[in-house]
Amino acid sequence: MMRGALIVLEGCDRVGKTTQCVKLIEKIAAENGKSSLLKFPERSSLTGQLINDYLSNKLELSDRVVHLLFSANRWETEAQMKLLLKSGTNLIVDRYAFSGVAYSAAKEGMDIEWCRGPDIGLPRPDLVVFLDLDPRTAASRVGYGEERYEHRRFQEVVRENFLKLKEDNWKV
Ligand code: 2DT
Ligand code: MG
Repeated sequence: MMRGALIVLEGCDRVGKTTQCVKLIEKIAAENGKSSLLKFPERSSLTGQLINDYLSNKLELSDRVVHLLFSANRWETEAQMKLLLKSGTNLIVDRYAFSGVAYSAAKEGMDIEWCRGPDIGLPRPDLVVFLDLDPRTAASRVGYGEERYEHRRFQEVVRENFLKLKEDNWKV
């Protein structure tokens, strides 16, 4: 049995990651491939509920605590991800540890190397597709500004951080 591919879509808010993930799933299905869609943060778990309250400004948490929660939220899914990949299912993942680092490190006093630590050891993607869009265009899209982090200046720093994380398995 061939191992499934781990494909991650990354990018700032409102660039179209979710739309492209769904298209990719449909494309794989049309070619009779098996695939599963994962999205981080996974808001339904216990950590996910805290993260959701934080993102919707119902809860205040320190920058380090929320960073570790986002990472824990991924580790909760690690065993399931490994099983799916092993069974030959392609995983399409809407945000992953790169978002974790790019967003947290955009905050005052948060070191990018410190931010990378908690996610070390998670399954490595075969491909990271970084959707790049002018932050001004993203800011004009429907719903922008509803959640924490959806501010233009912040998103510009996040974008710069993403580009610092680029490796040879990335396509921009
Ligand atoms: P969505 O809009 O995609 O639901 O993301 N975020 C995400 C982090 O700060 N750290 C992380 O590890 C992840 C996965 C990006 C909600 C927001 O959460 C941010 C936007
Ligand atoms: Mg969002």
